[in-house]
Amino acid sequence: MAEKRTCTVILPTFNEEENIAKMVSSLKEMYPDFCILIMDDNSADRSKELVEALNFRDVRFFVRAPDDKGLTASTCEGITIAGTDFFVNMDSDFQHPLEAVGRIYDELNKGFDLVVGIRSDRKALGFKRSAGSWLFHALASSVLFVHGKRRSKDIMSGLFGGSTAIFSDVIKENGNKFEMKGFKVLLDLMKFAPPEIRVGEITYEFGKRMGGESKVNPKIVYLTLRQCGIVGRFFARFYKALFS
Ligand SMILES: Nc1nc2c(ncn2[C@@H]2O[C@H](COP(=O)(O)OP(=O)(O)OP(=O)(O)O)[C@@H](O)[C@H]2O)c(=O)[nH]1
Ligand SMILES: [Mg+2]
Repeated sequence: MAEKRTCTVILPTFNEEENIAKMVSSLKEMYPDFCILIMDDNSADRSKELVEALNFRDVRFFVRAPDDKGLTASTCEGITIAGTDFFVNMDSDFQHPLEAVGRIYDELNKGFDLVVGIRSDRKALGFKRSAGSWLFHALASSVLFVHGKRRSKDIMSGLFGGSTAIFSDVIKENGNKFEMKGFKVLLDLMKFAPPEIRVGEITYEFGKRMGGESKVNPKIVYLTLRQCGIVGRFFARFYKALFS
């Protein structure tokens, strides 16, 4: 029988005390063999004590360097320290369904190097964010096409899993070109991944944040535009002028 491949669920968090302990205990109940790695950017709330009080095996609450705050930076550091065969990255506010983690793991076991969670229903985003997300996707897709890289139907997704070895190398060699304070880590990983990687997908329904507050702000929109090639950087300059 083939050996079971190990997996770490990476949870980037910032001030998620209303969600994080529930996320961790629900994930542990569903996936007792998986490791959980919380990449916390010095939350000012009770996130750390609530998770530590659970006292689960293979759950690590990692407090990041204060001068390196950023969602993309947190996921990247999580991938490089995960130490398992696979990783799955997801938000800590229940917008990504927990059952999707197991489906991503199953696809990775079939031999895909990257498995992207595709949002099949974006109602939770509302009209404005949905339209914005579509526009960003079109720009990002054209950037990947021009660079001869693999694409996906949802390049802006925050739910994805991959081979830890492949993506640790991508980050080690190209992390200095990533938009580390941005939110769209998948786009940077795909931009710099080897062109021959095998990309799989699963679909899921994107939910509403369960508790706490969104961390999205105009700066994140600006940083996402900057990730989208020459056209994106052109619009980013106008966007910055409008919002600063
Ligand atoms: N480590 C770390 N995590 C962050 C940071 N900003 C946001 N996060 C986490 O990243 C995930 C996504 O952030 P959200 O604010 O939910 O962004 P979103 O899902 O695009 O926006 P909403 O739909 O409004 O919730 C959540 O788990 C946050 O706690 C950050 O600077 N550092
Ligand atoms: Mg969210």
